[in-house]
Amino acid sequence: MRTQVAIIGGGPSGLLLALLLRRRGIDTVVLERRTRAHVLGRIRAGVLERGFAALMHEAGIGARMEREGFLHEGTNIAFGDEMFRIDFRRLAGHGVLVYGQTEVTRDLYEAHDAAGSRIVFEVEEVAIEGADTDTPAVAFRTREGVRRLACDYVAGCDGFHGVSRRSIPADRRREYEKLYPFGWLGVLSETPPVNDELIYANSERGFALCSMRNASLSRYYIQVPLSDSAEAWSDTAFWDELRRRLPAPVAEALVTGPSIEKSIAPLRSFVCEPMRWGRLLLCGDAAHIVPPTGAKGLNTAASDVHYLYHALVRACLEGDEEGLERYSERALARIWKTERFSWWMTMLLHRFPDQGSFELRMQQAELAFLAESEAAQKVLAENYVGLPY
Ligand code: FAS
Ligand code: PHB
Repeated sequence: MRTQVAIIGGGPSGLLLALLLRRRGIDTVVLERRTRAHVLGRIRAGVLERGFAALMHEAGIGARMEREGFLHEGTNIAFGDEMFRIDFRRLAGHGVLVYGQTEVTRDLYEAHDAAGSRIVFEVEEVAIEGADTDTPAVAFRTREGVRRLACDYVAGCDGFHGVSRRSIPADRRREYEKLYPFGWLGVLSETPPVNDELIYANSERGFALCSMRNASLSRYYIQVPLSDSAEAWSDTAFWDELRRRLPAPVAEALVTGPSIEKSIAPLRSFVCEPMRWGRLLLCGDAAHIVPPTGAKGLNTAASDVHYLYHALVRACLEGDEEGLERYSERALARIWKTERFSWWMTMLLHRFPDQGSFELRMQQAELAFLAESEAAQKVLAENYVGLPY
């Protein structure tokens, strides 16, 4: 087998990059470890920055997102019984789109079906060969046996647990990591959202988030200890705890129902530098992870795709590798800003097991200042709606 760009990973990063490249006549093959149904069964991100939406349109798959997505021009921050709104439109000039990652991935797969893309599912034993040569390749096993995909470039879009990052020699990688002492227990329920915009809550019992996927599908999260398991939480226990963490009027308005998905996600901040090793380019969660508090995970994968797409077009169509040489530096410049914002939102809104009385007062003072300062709210709004690419 041969292609111009071998893409490891059939999640949003790999699928969006492949679709954009194909529209410019660049041949790709996507190698995905799981089945399509498994990938589509994941419940993950819910908020798209304007830059991501623009990429979806550039890839020719923005119509359903515009039709079914919800434009949110603000968000709400609650602490104790207080709640205030951050006006994205007034402070940052535009809002965000609420449209689930599951739907993004569905749109991507359907577009690849229509384009006749080459996507190989259930691949095993993926190994990158010769990344630091001019003739890289990707070996992998399918039911039919061991295959070898010769290529010009390899895009490592295989997420945090993939093989790509580990294919950069350990002595050439610098990794930065912060693990948080809690996770998010998330519930999806076929209930009307408690509010028409998101609510991020810092309560004395811990963090809570009220989100949604559409007018009849709600997504809620509560901070839980890492020792917890989703199975240990009954629906009733979850709803009762969520109510305790919300301002009284919101708790009273909450419509509960059976959970159709319940899972715990650990929180971590992680960055791998560099994002290039010869002809291997890392993209998305393969290179970085953020705690979901700032809704930046999927959106930072999108800005990587934007930079890598333009760099690969120049390299494949014009033989000019300047974009690839600058890719890691350009992507990391924005990644570190989204890492900072996601870390800041997490430190502001969660209760930490070892939090002393002074740290608690600092957190409360920051929330009180945010509630009253237009300048502070403008900083949050600019970061939340998405920094420029
Ligand atoms: P992905 O991990 O989505 O995709 C990588 C793909 O590569 C997967 O399909 C995997 O099966 C495949 N793969 C792995 N190893 C392979 C191999 N060796 N060979 C071939 N294929 C391989 N972000 C937000 O903005 N908001 C959220 O609320 C949010 N919640 C999240 C909850 C969870 C539990 C997780 C894990 C992440 C969450 N994220 C959230 C972040 C998430 O949305 C990611 O940023 C997004 O999926 C990144 O997309 P990819 O880079 O494509 O990585
Ligand atoms: C979600 O809807 O899943 C969601 C929204 C905003 C976040 C995290 C998750 O910050």
